[in-house]
Amino acid sequence: MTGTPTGLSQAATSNRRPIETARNDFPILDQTVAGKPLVYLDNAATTQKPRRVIDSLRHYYEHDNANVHRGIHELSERATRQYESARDKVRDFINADVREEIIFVRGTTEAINLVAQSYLRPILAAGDEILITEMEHHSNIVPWQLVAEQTGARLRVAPITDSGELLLPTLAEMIGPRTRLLAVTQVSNALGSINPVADIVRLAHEQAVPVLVDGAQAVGHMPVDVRAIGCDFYAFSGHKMYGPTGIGVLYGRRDLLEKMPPWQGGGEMIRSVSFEKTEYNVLPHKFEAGTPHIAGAIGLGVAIDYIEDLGRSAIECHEQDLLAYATGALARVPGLRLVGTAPQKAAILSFLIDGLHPHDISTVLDREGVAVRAGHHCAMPLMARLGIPGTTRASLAFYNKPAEIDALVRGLLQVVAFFNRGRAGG
Ligand code: C6P
Repeated sequence: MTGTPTGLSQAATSNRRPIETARNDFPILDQTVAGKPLVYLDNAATTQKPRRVIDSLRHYYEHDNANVHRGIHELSERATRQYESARDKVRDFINADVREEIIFVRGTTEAINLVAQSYLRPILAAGDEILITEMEHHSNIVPWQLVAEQTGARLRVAPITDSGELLLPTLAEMIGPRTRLLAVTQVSNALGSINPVADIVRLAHEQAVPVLVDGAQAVGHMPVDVRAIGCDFYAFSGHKMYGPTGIGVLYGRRDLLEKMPPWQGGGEMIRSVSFEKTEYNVLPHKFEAGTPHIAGAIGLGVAIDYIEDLGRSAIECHEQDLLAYATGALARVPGLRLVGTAPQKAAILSFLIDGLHPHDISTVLDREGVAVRAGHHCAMPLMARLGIPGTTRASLAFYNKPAEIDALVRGLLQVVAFFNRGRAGG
């Protein structure tokens, strides 16, 4: 059953740092689980961290730890310099216009809630519409439902095909005079479908509707340029792009952010406070109340350096090769059906196996050292649309190897054999 993908794309092989050796940068991958080498295929849930990122956190706490923007002492200045330099790295990384457009938040979820409450809530009236799609993660559904409940607005949902592609003409028809925002994921966490977000933004902007793009599953796996996409807001999490947990980014167009009221009140987001009146700080600090996750932001900056050293196009090409290999390999498992077969796909493979429950599959795989996710993947409405309770999901990163896909397939063949034996035995 084994074999390696042949003809790895040029971009994947001609890079300064060969991607194949980058796996050694991830200490956690070098361990056994249940006596077998760990095969980590749950990268859509969170990616692992390279040594450089781990070392940067340790270095920060051992040498530079202090609060930012406050103390006039050496450590505070160092911490502030590194924190703000991470913001510049994020700006470059997604090609935002200015650093003021980069707001540090806890992650994608917090970024979307911020937009829902600070941008949308003040402008929503009863009967207004928020447009999303059937393939959204709960983080790109529930914040809009909350603000709809608070204002009497309505959530509308653009349909997808059975293979997991957005129906663009229908989406275009659903953008109307009452639409106040369109929120769409760039890559589906449950299906892997890649949405043509630049085209979607163009359609929405033709009707003066702003767009938020959920970039959680995109930003660590492909080049992302918010100005080329043209979106008004872009949200992502550090932990899904080889950075720490608890840190993420909201990108927002400066003119919109300037008009938005603060979301949370506290230190850092003010210029002056009296009991009568508070003046708010300038961007981006207006949206960063309280002591931020300083180490997290610094670690995110280092994750960006790490990704840039490998090259995002090279990462994308390599993961596409792995996806092609895995798609072919999974076809050898009897009764397996892929869920999500859009032509433009990221390296996420959701599947069902006849007669087997996803949780049983993942439990047996875990005993083989193979880590996958099972269930609804925080996309219950998508599962309902597809008429299934959930799937088993293998999600890949550039450090995965074809041999690990082989281990997954071997594990699945064992699962099938095990349950068939059970059935035959009555
Ligand atoms: N998806 C998964 O296993 P946070 O938790 O804020 O970092 O990210 C939320 C989120 C938002 N949008 C998309 C498309 C996502 O995939 C996620 C997180 C993980 O698929 C955990 S549920």
